[in-house]
Amino acid sequence: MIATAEMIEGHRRIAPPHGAPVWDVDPYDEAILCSPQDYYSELRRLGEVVYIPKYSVLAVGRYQVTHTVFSDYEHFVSSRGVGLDDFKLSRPWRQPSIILEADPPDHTKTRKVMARALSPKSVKMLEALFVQVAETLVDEVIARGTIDAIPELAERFPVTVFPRAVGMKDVDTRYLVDYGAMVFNAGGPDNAIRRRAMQSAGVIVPWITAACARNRLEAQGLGAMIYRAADAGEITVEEAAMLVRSFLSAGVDTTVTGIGNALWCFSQFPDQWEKLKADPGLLRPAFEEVLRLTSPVHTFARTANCDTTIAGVPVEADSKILCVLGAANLDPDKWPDPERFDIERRPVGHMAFGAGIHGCVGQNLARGELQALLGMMLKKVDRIEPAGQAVWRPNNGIHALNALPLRIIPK
Ligand code: OVV
Repeated sequence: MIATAEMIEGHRRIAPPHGAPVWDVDPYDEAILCSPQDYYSELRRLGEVVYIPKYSVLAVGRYQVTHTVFSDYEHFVSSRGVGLDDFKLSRPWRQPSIILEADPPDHTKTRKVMARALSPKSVKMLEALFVQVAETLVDEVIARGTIDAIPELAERFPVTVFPRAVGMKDVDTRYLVDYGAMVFNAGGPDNAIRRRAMQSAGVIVPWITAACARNRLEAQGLGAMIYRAADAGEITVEEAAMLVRSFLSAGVDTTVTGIGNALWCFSQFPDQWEKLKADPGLLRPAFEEVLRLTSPVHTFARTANCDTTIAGVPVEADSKILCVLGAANLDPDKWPDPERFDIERRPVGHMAFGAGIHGCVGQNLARGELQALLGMMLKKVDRIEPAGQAVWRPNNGIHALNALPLRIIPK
């Protein structure tokens, strides 16, 4: 590990760029992570690109510029890590992902294999499983009446359906959830949140690696589809194992958060639940609006690979740029009345799934899970009411709830 005066939080210290406002803020402060709206609006207000001395990084949060930087894979690369650590200068906490943390042409090959496994046709085949598990879970929570929706629905649904979809023989739901927390917290600084998430890395990382081996996967499933690409000579067997690891990295915490945040939205805005009950056809646009309003992945970084500019501001090579997706998704210049949850908004172009060549490859599956679970609740549940205080959970990469007490009132 390189640790010199020129380094800070795993990347090279940069000079404040000419023309960029300097903002003395800690974006990874626990209070901001739990309640980021004021941070988002101040970031957008200050300018197109802001310098944050605490971590010597740049940050973008206005919609247009965030979209531009995030899509420009030639100047702003992913292969040097999508968190604060610059993989060129400091050792990554795990072997880098060969899709998330890769650039073309390497990325092109792995992306193609993953996109096929996660195609709409492939997701369609999982629908029956999703609906069956949704029915069981929704019946259970109705019987209980009052629940904490985070463990009892938001976590339980993906940890039940996702390992089955992948075809995992070894399932430890705690390890799957905790690994997701590790992956997303790792993108932030070496703070208390990251250190806590990393505590169990010594046990969980080898467990995850082992669970991705071909002989630990069923012959049917998304995992097997990846290994068939190895049989066809598109990728190596080692690469197949790494892509299965990407399923486990990106597929659990994100969907847990999407579902939890959706339930939060409907409990906070009961008129929108009424509207959805009256027109279940709004389910898909409603989920997009949940994603826009709550941005489950709030921040991903990029690294400037050469001297370049952002909105006319000079950006030196090696700069880390925080792309604050949560801020872009609430930009009033893009979204009128952005804090309003409006399931009829149809927020085309929201950045919750990213944008460009790295845009979420699993988004069809994520939508399929939500469709099945919320669709089942629409059939069986009359009202979703708060039964206590919702509590957000600080995470360096994800904006998720820790607790969501709800009363589930059946039809
Ligand atoms: C989109 C995403 C998030 C986290 C991990 C990965 C991907 C991965 O490929 O490991």
